[in-house]
Amino acid sequence: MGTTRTADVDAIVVGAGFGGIYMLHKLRNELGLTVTAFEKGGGVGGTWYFNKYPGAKSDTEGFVYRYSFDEGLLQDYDWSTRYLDQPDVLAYLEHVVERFDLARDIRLNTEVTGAAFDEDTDLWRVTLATGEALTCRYLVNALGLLAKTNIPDIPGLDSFAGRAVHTNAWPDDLDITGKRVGVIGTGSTGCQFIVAAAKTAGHLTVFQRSPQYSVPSGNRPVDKAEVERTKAEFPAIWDQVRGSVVAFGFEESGVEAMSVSEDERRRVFQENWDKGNGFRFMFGTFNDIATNPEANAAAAAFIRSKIAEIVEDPETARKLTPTDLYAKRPLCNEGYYETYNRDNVELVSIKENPIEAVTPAGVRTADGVEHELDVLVLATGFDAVDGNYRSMDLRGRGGRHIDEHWTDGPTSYLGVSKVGFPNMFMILGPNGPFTNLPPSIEAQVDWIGGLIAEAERTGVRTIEPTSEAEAGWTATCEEIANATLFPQADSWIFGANIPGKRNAVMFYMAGHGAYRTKLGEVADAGYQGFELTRDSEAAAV
Ligand code: FAD
Ligand code: NA7
Repeated sequence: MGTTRTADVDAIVVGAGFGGIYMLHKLRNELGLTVTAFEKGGGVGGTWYFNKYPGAKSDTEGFVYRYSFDEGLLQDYDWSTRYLDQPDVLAYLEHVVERFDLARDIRLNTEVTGAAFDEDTDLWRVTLATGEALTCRYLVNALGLLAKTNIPDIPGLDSFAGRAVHTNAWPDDLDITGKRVGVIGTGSTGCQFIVAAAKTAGHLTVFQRSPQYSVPSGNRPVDKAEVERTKAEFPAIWDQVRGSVVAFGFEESGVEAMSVSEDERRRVFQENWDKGNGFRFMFGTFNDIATNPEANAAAAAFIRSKIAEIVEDPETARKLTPTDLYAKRPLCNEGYYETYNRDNVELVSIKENPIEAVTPAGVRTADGVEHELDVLVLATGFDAVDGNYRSMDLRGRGGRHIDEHWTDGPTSYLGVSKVGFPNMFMILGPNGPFTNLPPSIEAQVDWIGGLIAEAERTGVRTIEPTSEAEAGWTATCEEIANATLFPQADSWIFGANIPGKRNAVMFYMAGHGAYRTKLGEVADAGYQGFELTRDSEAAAV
C-alpha cells in the first residue's frame, strides 16, 4: 500500500457491446485516461455481433434502443422499422465506434481469461488468452448479462450429422432455406426464430418445453417523417424514460387491474394488444400485473383467449397454452401463434413427450418418433448475469475467486461494484436494474465515470464498497423482487434455467427512475457505502 504505481494503462474495459463501447468513450474521450478494451468476438456489438439467427431483433422499440448521451448521434442516426433487426443494431454500434474513433483502442478476438488484484500495488493484472498480461488501475467488466451460452446436456448431441447451432453463435454461412429445421427452446429467442424460420424452412419442428405468453409486437415500417418527429421530441422522450420504471418509452399505467370492470379490463388489454410490445402489455395496461395474482390471472386469461382464437388446430392450441403465472420477461412477436397454422410447422411438447436423444438423423422423442433434421437450432438461452464473470479467473483481495464470494448467488453494491474487488466496476452486474437496457447501461457508465473522475481529481487510490452497503443493497433487491410475482416463475431472471444453478435474486426491480435516484443520492452523499483510500503522494499535494 502507498507505493507509487505505474500501470500499463489507466483502465481496461472487458467487452465491446453497448456497455463496453460507451465505457471506453467515457474513460478515454471524456476523462482523458489511457484505456484498452478487449473483446473476445471478431467484431464489436456484443449481443448484436453474435446473435445473427433469422428473426433476431430488439423487442424494445428502436427509438429508445440506442444511446442518448450524444445529441449529434441522436439527431444523425435514422431507423426505418419500429423494432430494430440485428443487422441494424450492429450497424448502429459500428457507427458509434467509428464516430468516436474507438476502434484503435479495442482489441478484437482477444479473450480476457483472468484478472487479479495486487494488494501491494493496488493494480489489476489482466491476463489474456494470448498469454499476455497487462496492469491497470481501473478494471471495468462489461461482460454482458445475456452472453454466456447455455448448451443443454442432451444425450447424443455430438452425434448429430447435420448442423447443430446455438442462436448466440449463428454462423454466417448457414442458410436454412428449404431445409428440415428443428428448434429447441421457445423463449424470446426461440419465438423470434420460429416466426422467421417458418417462412423459409422446408419444415420446422418446434420442441417446446414450456408454452409462452406472447403478445404482438406491432412491428411496422417507420417513415422519414415519423423519424423526424421523434427526433424533435427526443428531449421529452429521454426525460420520460429516465424517470420511468421499465425505460421502454411508454407511460406505465397507474391503474390497478381489479379497480375497473371486467369489460374495461378487456378493453384495455385489447387496446394494448393492438398497440403491441410485451413490456407495454405487462406494465402499460395496469400497474399490478406483475405483483397482484388476480391482475396477473386476468392478463394471462386474455392472452389464453387469443391463443384459442388464433390457433386453428385445437390440439396445437392446447399445447401452446400456458397455465402458469405470466411472470417471465414479457415476450412480443409478430404472428407467433399464427405461425402454428402453417402446414410446414409442427409442435412437439417435450414436457409430454420428452426428447430421449439426438441421433445422427435428428431428434428422437419418447414416443419413438425420430424427427429427421438437417439443422438443429438450440434456442436454449443463457447462463445469465453472472455466467461470464464465473468463466473468468477473476480474483480480488486475498486472491479469492469471485465464485468464493458468490456461493449463495451473485451480489453487488448498486449492480456496479463488489466488496473485495477494489477499483473494479461492472456494467449490468448482478442486482442492476431490470429494464430496457441501454438507458440503464448509460446510467451506470455515467455514474462510474463520475466516480472515477472524482477519484482522479482528489487522488483516490482505491474505491471499494463496504460489506454493509453490499448486504443492504442485496436485501433491498430481495425485498423488492419478493414483492413481485417474478420469483414464482422459473426463468433465467433468477437462474432457474440452468441445472444446478442456485436460484437467487439477480435484479433490482424497483425501476429505472428509482435506480437513477439511488445512484444520485449515493454520489451526492460523497459516495456513501464506499471506502475510498487516498494516494499518500497525491493527498500530500
Ligand atoms: P453484450 O452485448 O452481451 O456484450 C458483452 C461482450 O463482452 C460480448 O461481446 C462478449 O464477447 C464480451 N466478453 C465477455 N466476456 C469476455 C472476456 N472474458 N473477454 C473478452 N470479451 C468478453 N435488451 C433490451 O433492453 N432490449 C432488447 O430488445 C433486447 N433484445 C435482445 C435480444 C437478444 C437476442 C439478446 C441475446 C439480448 C437482448 N437484449 C435486449 C439484452 C442485450 O444483451 C442488451 O440490451 C445489451 O446489448 C447488452 O450490452 P452489454 O454490452 O452489456 O453486453
Ligand atoms: P430463455 O428465455 O431462457 O429461453 C430458453 C428456452 O429454451 C426456453 O423455452 C427453455 O424452456 C428452453 N430450454 C432451456 N434448456 C432446455 C433443455 N435442456 N431442454 C429443452 N428446452 C430447454 O432464453 P432466450 O434466449 O429465449 O431469451 C433470453 C433473453 O434474451 C430474453 O429474455 C431477451 O432479453 C433476450 P423453459 O422455458 O425453461 O422450460
